[in-house]
Amino acid sequence: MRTRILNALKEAKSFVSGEFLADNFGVSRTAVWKHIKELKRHGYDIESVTGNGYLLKSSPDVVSPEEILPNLHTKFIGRNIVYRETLDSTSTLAKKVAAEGAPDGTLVIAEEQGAGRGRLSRGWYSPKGEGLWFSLILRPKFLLPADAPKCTLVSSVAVIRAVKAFGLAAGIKWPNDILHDNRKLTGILTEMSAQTDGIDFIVVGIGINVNIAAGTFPKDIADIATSLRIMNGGKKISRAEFLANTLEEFENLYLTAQEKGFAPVFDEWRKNSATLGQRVNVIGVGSGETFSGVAADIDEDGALLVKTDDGTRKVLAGDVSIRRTEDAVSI
Ligand code: BT5
Repeated sequence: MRTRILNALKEAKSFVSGEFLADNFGVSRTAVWKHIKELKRHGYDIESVTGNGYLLKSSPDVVSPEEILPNLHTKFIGRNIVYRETLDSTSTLAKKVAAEGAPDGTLVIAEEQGAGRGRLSRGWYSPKGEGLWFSLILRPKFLLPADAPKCTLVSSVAVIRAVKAFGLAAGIKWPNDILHDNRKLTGILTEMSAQTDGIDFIVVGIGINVNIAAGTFPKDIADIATSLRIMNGGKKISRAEFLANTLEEFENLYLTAQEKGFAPVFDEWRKNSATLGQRVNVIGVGSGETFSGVAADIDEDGALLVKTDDGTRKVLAGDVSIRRTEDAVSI
């Protein structure tokens, strides 16, 4: 109801009477007034004038369902939203609600994360209101557990498409980074709950630095991170619109993969890759084994194929950290 009242105010762009809203939505005028009060509490600047009704003067920069849903044209991705102002990690909550039965396509999103997670227990900087920190719950019937890493590649292509739609450019570093100027714009963390016979659910966690201003990243990532705002010459970008774009592209690509297999998605991935053709150092995380070669291609599993002097080696996500040879570091 609150979303519908808000939408009516947004569409009107002028005063809307309480009586009109009450009649239109079949509730009492007191109920309308209570919803208005609640919207004001959430940061909507609404002027109330006796005799004229309500005027929406400005909306807060938030990624609540009220702001996301009017922008979103998907069939199932993001139709169910779990929204929190603050969370430790959207992926941690997503796994919990998925285990409790949250539907396919559920979006878990927060304004800020206190303990955002990267791969291998690394952290993810997620300041309040300055990025998109979200996780999607997927319940694919057509995938086997070994296919889960492919969802990371699907997500990368979706983000790249959204970046392009906003007139900007970025490349994909295998397996899970979106880069601009060799700095990280987006990180993706794919996790899965599976039985031997199939996937129970997949949680794809995506962190996109949207409106983080230049010079404000913490020291440890100041030289390796970027944001859409920085790429956009300092101008802010609407998080709700960027999210809607990304989710729509994700759904398109995911449905394509379901109908036609992953090949078309992988082709687009290749075209946007910042890794293919580069000399890379592959660093085995558990084993510590290191080798170098040229990143030649990805195969039908989404694994990276690295050409070395001894032949081609297949590299699976999760096992390794890869660095371009010139900025190679041991971990
Ligand atoms: C990733 O890990 O890149 C996956 C990050 C996924 C974050 C999302 S946010 C929503 C969802 N909920 C979560 O809790 N997580 C997901 P990895 O490849 O391990 O990279 C982590 C490294 O990136 C860190 O060790 C830092 O060096 C760097 N880093 C941390 N925060 C960053 C940021 N905001 N921008 C750019 N780089 C960052």
